Amino acid sequence: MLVVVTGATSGIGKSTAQIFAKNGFDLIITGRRAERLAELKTQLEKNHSVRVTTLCFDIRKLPEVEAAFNSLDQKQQIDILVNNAGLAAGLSSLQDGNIDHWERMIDTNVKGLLYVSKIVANKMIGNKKGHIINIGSIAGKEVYANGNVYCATKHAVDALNKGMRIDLLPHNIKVTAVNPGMVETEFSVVRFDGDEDRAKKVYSGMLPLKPEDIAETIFWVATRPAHVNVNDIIIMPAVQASATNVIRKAE
Ligand code: NDP
Ligand code: 8X3
Repeated sequence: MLVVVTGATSGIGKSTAQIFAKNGFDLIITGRRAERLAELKTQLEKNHSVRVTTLCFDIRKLPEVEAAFNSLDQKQQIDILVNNAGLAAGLSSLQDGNIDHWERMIDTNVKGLLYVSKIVANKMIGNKKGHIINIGSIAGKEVYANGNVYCATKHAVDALNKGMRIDLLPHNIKVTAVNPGMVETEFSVVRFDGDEDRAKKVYSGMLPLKPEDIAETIFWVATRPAHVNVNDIIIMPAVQASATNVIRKAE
């Protein structure tokens, strides 16, 4: 079995690659940071009997995405695609929004996911089977103050998840969304342009999910029996009830 994980250089994607490798799945891991991809490939191939292929590309750039997938052995069958690469940039009201942030989020979370999905879905159609697992967010289920464009991109992922499931149904391709609440990864550091102190405050006084918690969920949905599809999961820390309802201890 061969699994593609986009955004495997960090956080949820890295943990997802690790759990699939631990269970004997071959992998194609993607991201922009070539050194991290090479390091993860070495680590996974050393510790598990799996083959790992790295594809280094910026998911926002269609020619790079196409060239990366064209470089693969075209006879290789892709069984599972985990559409994980994504980001939030900034946390501002719409009126104060940074247009570069908006474009980064829309180009990565929506257009990038579409570029990869079209290529891989067509390969899966040829193989008459497959499973696409989209990483959405609680931000795709509700909207919170200053989350405007990030929430819009994850609402788009929610809609695409449902649309793909319908379009790919005749081709024996399962489609699932896993929608996390707060997970401590590089997400908030990226959101706040590298401001680690501000990122830390997001999780102060509460126990967030770990990337492994989401990876285990992704692995579980990917390993249900052939006749079972999990359509949609929302998973949050026990101390979180919605995007903004979080119990925190005073520090
Ligand atoms: P991280 O920042 O730790 O990881 C993000 C991954 O996405 C990295 O591997 C990064 O790789 C990749 N990525 C980002 N931009 C691009 C790009 N332009 N081209 C290629 N790859 C890219 O964050 P998380 O692990 O937390 O995020 C993973 C997913 O989970 C995202 O879709 C996020 O929206 C979602 N999510 C996260 C939550 C959280 O609280 N952490 C909650 C809900 C959803 P590189 O930089 O090497 O390109
Ligand atoms: C990440 C979770 O609440 O920061 O998708 O939007 S949140």
